[in-house]
Amino acid sequence: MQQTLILLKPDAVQRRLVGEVIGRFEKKGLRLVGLKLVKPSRDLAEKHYAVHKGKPFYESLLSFLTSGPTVAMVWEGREAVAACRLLMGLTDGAKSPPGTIRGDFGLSVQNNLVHGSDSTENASIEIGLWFKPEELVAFTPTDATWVG
Ligand code: DAT
Ligand code: MG
Repeated sequence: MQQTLILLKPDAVQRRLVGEVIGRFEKKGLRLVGLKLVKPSRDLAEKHYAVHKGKPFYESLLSFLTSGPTVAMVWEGREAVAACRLLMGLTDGAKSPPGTIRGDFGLSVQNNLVHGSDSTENASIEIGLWFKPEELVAFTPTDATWVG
């Protein structure tokens, strides 16, 4: 079963959208296997966004992610990586369709509320950055045979 790392970035926490956004992942049928509130260090933010090092928005992105509490989560389910990216929408909130998290709640490119891993390989790396193995709780939901 696939797992993916989802972050509710500082804008989602500051704007009190945590419950709303978590509800969307829950209602989709994904299951929560890890959850914590973190104020990311510069070191963690650099590792998380290493692929963007050198880009013009890199420094601003790091200050944004380290600016306040972030909710870090691991969600699991069939095709979890792609399913979560579809729930999130496009990177740019202004161009993201209504019905998606970014499309419904933002206009910004940088302050786009949510991060989701973009491949199973990156999901595994990112989960390792944000969580210790013992912080993930495996369980079989009672409705597993219905949800898929
Ligand atoms: P995504 O978060 O949709 O995977 P990404 O990995 O390309 O997007 O970029 C990581 C984050 O960096 C993104 O969520 C917001 C920010 N970002 C991307 N492109 C940007 C740009 N042109 N200007 C400002 N911030 C940008
Ligand atoms: Mg990305």
